[in-house]
Amino acid sequence: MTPRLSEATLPLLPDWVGQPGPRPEPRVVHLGLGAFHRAHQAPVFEALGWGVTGASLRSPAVRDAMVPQDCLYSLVAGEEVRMIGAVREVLLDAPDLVARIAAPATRLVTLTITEKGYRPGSRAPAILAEALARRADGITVISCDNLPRNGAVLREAVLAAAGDAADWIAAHCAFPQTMVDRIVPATEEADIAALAARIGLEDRAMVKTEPFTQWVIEDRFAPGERPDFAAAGVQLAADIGPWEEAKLRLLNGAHSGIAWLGGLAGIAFVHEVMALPGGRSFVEALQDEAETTLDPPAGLDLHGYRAALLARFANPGLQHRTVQIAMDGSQKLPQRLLAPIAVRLARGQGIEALALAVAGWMRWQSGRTDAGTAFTVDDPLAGETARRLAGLHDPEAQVRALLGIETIFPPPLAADPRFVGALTRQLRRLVEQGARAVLVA
Ligand code: CS2
Repeated sequence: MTPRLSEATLPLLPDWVGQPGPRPEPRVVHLGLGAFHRAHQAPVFEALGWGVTGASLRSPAVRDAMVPQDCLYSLVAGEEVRMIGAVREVLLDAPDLVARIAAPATRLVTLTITEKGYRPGSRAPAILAEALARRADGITVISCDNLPRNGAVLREAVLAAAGDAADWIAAHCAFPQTMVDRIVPATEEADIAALAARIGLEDRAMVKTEPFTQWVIEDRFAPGERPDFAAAGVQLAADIGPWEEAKLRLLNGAHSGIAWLGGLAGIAFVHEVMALPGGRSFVEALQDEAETTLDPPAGLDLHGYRAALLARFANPGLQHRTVQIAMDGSQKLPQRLLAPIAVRLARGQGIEALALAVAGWMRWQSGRTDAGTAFTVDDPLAGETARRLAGLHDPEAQVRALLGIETIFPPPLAADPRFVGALTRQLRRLVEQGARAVLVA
């Protein structure tokens, strides 16, 4: 039997595998210890010598994967494999998490709780409010989710949950905005088996990712000790907005379009969509439309950025599943696709490629691929979209039914006949021809 990765088995690793650094004491508390944190922020904290306490309140799966291996795991990026030792413990209970955030040794809190983690009444902001209120000094809290104004959104949610402590938190804690970027496909059993064959150890907490990684943080921290982020390649900037918009619209917007159209066509992986002529030209057309809505930050060459994105999407080594990206579409549409659509309509510009992506989301709500295979729509609003679509067969009626969801579609946009017209055209095309015909064309 293959031995399990742990402190004790590290000496068994082949020489070409990177060993972890000295195991640092936790100074960061991270909420949402999923693959994205393990592949993106944790390697930065490893480089900086800042240990991480990770919290996973929704399921014990991460704890069960990590704790038996002393919280060590492999970061598999392209051909390179290295061990990360920054994560020191995994918490499952809210009271433990509150106590850890409140502890004086904690100097930083980071979060990856996905877009839906910021919906009104969500748990993470309430936990943060309770914990920050117990602190003797202020602290910095960094939202690392793909939301516009993520820091400000989190701050507002925490203050709303904080009651009497809101003024103190507002005055002493900082919630900088960030842009995070690294493509991290979900780990599958086959990845664990393939890694075991390469390194001779079983690692149930491994993450696979691409060589590329980027983290831009707004330079606004609470007083006191902070990590030397710049030393680990993190960019600090005065204004994150333009970075975030460029990433959300060119990367994530294209990703979502690839996911829904590819998923409907029965195509498993992002790189397979990119290998189809129509798939690639759809992505390019969508980016052409999105690009004109941006105000690129100084230092971002959009031409090079877009070329790099196409190459990243086309990477066959990543095996990034379209269904993974397709999930939670109701939480992703506004910032990724509706925002650039609104800008273009206001300028009288066309929106066909962006509308095709939104129509892909609409078609996805039917829970059936082109071939009629049923799947579960994984989305907090899946019940609502199913109710609204029940009994409707005509694309125009379906478009109107879904446009009535005001938490997704701002009413002025939903009422714009150019928007309704483009969506209806594109949804009809998907219904009549199938997504595969669009991607192959
Ligand atoms: C993807 C992102 O699943 C999704 O919605 O678009 O997770 C994407 O891979 C990352 O934002 C890349 O940085």
